[in-house]
Amino acid sequence: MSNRLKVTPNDLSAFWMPFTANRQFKQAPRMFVSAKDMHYTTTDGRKVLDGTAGLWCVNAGHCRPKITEAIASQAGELDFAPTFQMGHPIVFEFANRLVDIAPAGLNHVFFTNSGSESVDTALKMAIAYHRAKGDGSRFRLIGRERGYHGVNFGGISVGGIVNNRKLFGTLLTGVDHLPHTHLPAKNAFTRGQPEHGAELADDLERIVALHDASTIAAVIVEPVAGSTGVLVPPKGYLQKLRAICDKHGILLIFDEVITGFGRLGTPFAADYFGVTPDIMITAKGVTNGVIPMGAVFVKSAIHDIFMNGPDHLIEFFHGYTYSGNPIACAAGLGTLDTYKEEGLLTRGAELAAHWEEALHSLKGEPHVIDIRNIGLVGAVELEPIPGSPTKRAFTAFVKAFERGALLRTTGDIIAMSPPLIVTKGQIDELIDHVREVLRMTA
Ligand code: PXG
Ligand code: PLP
Repeated sequence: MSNRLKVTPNDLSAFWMPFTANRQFKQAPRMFVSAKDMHYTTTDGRKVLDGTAGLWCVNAGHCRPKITEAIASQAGELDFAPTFQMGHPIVFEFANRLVDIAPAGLNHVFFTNSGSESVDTALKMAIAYHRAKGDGSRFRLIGRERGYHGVNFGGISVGGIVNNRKLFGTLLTGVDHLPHTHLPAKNAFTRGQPEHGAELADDLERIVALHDASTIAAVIVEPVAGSTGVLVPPKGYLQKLRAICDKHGILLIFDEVITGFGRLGTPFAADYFGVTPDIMITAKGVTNGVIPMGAVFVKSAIHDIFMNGPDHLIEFFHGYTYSGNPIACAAGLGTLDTYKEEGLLTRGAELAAHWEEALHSLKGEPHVIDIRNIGLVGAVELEPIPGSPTKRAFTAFVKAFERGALLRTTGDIIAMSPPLIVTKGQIDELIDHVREVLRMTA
């Protein structure tokens, strides 16, 4: 028997909502009470097509039986067990299953509870790795303008979204940033990877010349920048970053929180681009978003450096109470089973051409100044209303929700990333909603 509230509670004040215009929301709340496969249901009983896989995480669609059953049975069998100096079988099994699908060489997994925690874990690992190797002068971390690496202090330090940084005082020192790769004057309306901009990776050589390679621990980038509005890497860009990092002994970290688990039509973006990072950050799709979890994948050469001291000593002073929580692992195993049975980690590749065609059919609609796509992710950038940035896209988001489609907006960019079970018909439906709201708000 479900005792969920199916109506909107009268008092919405206690919950301080994350990344939300709280006062505006609470005047006219938008609430979901249930979900199945590609759809949410609202408090007033309307079905809403999920154009964003929740928050880029529900890659297998909603309330999938393998996942819900795995969670229920695990909760009744072993609810919590420590992973500090103790273990339980399912966490080892899950780590093995993840390594099986990861890009070759990424053979070890460190569990966290979110993308933000995965980011901070990866940054700490990178610095500690150099130190364990006897290279303790390598402490600098290089991020990128417009990068999103979650909201913890490490992540906002290497991140490049000004609103997420400017209020929070002194961030990590020893951080520098590569330029972002958004070149609308040259690349607008590109389908897939842009032609122009690979040379922006050469800026890493400038940064190396400034700080000296001997002080730099790692470079962290999203292979496709998601949160900032879907910036697809120019052809050759990631390969160049990899080569420059290799030349200077700098670790390359890919933040695959959004791109991981099938979003581009390959298991990971590393597979799509043929570039393997030294550390790969994931979260979201690792459990289909259903239970909070993150997983940081590490090359053996990095992991093994830590395994050098006396056997009885802790090798890495880091971990979370819920690292490898049994219920999260069960959800993850149910997720991997679902991905495998339905071929979801590569299904995006079958749909990508249809997705691209549908998305680019919006060219010429009111206020559309750019369209970007790769795999099953896409963005439509709108001309801002003069003096009221973000308002045009936000209005489109609200209108689409009222019509029955969930979009996501960042600035004046509409981003879409449907669950990987989406049908071609549902892609057309989603894009038609966008077309209609753009015409309504013209
Ligand atoms: N790295 C990347 C690349 C992300 O996209 C995080 C880290 C942080 O993950 P957690 O689990 O701590 O939120 C993310 C998360 C959006 C949006 O629509 C994007 C994210 C989260 C919520 C909304 O822009 N990305
Ligand atoms: N704060 C206090 C007082 C704690 O005791 C702990 C963990 O034991 C934490 C924070 C960290 O919590 P978590 O391990 O869930 O990140």
